Amino acid sequence: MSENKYTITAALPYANGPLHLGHIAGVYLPADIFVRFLRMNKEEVLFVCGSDEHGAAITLRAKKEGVSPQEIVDKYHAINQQAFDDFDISFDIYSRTSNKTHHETASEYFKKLNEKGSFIEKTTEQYYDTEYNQFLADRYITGTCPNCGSENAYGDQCENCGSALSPTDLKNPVSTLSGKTPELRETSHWFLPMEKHEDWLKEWIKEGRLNGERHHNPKDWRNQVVGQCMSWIDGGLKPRAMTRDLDWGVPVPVAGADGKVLYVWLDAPIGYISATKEWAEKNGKDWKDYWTGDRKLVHFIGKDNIVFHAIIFPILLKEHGDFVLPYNVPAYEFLNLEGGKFSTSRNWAVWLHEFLAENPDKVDELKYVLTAIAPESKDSEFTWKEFQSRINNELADILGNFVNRAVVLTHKYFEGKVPERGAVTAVDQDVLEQLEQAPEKIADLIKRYRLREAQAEAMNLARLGNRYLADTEPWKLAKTDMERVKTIMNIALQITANLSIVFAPFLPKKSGKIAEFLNIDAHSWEFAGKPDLLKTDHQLNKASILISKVEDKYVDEQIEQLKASAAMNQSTFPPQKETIAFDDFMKMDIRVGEIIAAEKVPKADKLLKLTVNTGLDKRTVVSGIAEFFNPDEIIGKKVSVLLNLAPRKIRGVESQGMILMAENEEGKLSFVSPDTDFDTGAEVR
Ligand code: B3M
Ligand code: ZN
Repeated sequence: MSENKYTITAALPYANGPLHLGHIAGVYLPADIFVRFLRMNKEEVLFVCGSDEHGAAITLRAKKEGVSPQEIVDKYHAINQQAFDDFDISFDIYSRTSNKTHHETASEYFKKLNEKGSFIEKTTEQYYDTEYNQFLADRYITGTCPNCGSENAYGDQCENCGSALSPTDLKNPVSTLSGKTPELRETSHWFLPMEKHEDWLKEWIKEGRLNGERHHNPKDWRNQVVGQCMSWIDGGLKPRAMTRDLDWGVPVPVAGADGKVLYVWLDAPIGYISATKEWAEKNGKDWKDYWTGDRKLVHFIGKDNIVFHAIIFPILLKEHGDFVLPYNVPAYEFLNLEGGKFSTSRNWAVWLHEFLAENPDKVDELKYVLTAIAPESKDSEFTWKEFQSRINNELADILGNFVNRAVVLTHKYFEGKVPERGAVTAVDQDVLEQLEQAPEKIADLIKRYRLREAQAEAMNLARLGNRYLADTEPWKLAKTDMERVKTIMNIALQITANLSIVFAPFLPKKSGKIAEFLNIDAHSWEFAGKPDLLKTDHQLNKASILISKVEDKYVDEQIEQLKASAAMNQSTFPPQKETIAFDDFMKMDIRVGEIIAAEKVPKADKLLKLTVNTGLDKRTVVSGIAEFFNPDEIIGKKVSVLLNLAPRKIRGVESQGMILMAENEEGKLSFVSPDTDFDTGAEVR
């Protein structure tokens, strides 16, 4: 029976875009390595994740693409679920928070806490966008962070310093919808009085004690996690709204709360619980076993999620009363890319699904590189050059080369049968001792979430094997002392068998290949370090290439492609519209016109009322150009006018046509005018 029982969660990625390598290196890959290691040690583990499908990130993307939030989440939930699957991330379940089970779970959770008085209902002033008629929270509002001065802080969080914020904390707030300064309006919400929880939180985080008893060893937590939490607690926690004025999310299950939904950072972590429920139902288990009792709950996250997983969700878990609190919250720093930050909006990213489509056979190679450069204690950098050098100089030249020599030489001298080990020399003994010690070193590092160093220790075992063959040169001894060659090759093969075990959490596919070459089943961790995993005369299979090298050409192409897609994406111009027939275009009657009068439209700061000589007549056209042009500066301007547009009333003025304008990346407008003095009435086609 396993000693420990774990529930491991990985932060639910927002289903508003694809996954890039930064997401993978800093959350999902380390979580998967840790889970695979626990499973190899026969610990009882549940590994849950899923798509985070509510919140402003989703609805803003939907607005931008002119589709519904459900269409956005359906698209990216599928892309990301497939990418995780193709990248061999071994979740027990990958769920989603827009599903029924989650809505029910989150709704019941809120109701329970509300009924026990965990929240305080308050009416406060919140920012409101009068143009979009919407309250602004979270990513609907940005401004200057009061703590670090970053100018891109969101209404609920500053990603630069990690601070939890409220919209009214922001300096110079701007609506991300209209780009304007919002006004304050009253609205009521349910607040979590976080300040009431400071004392027990301090004891729990700083001393690892809960209700006076030992909960975890605070030394097992990353310094930056404890440090960040303590600085927030010492700075004084503030009440935080747990509901929002939005129409996309889990509706607030209280009468009279129409138009309000649960705050996404209340609902999303509960997604770990609802995913557990779904999994348990499919597997005939009691989901409560995975969230109560002596269960060890571990949240793998990025550093911008610390406050939500180490302060807010623990408060909600403790308030609920039935559930365990996190045993650890290994938060990762950020991975950067080729000298810049990963950025979805600037398309400065290597998308996981695109890499896998192009390199389906390089899953473990990418895993190896991302773990080798993982941002465990500080931000780190992915470069294609390092991608190539780690794969070529370490994976291929050390691990691949050693495994290949051990198997090929055994086929060459002993028909592929494991030779008997004879008398060992001092060198042999030293190698066998290092072999015996390696797994414990690796295991200890993994248990402390130091996976970079753990993988490096596994690679050191391959180095040991490589050096052992290079030093003993069995290919020379074969002419004179075959008994010695037998002992050397036996030891080399024992090292190879151990490599298939210690690399299993990191490179599951490659360790499986090594086991296949050796014609053995995958071993659990308890066998690691043993010098006799392969019995004398055991028949090996033939070896094939374990790691293929990365060519310079591939690296150059990737760097070019990255720069090109970023440059292309620099322009934020909308993509080309759907194709139309020539006849469709010919229906439009566009002429050269002249503006002969212009005035502002009362109470409409964007509009000008123009009188235009079209060459056929003089007509009124209302145009949204007031922010860019003064009426008197455009009199006499030759312009392009769409004449046969159905008339429409705009702010009480009948407009008979449209002035064609060009809009650049900053949203500035320019007339589309003939470049020589054309007469009015001239046709544009
Ligand atoms: N969706 C990830 C992010 O902040 C967020 C994690 C939720 S885990 C409950 O990008
Ligand atoms: Zn900040």
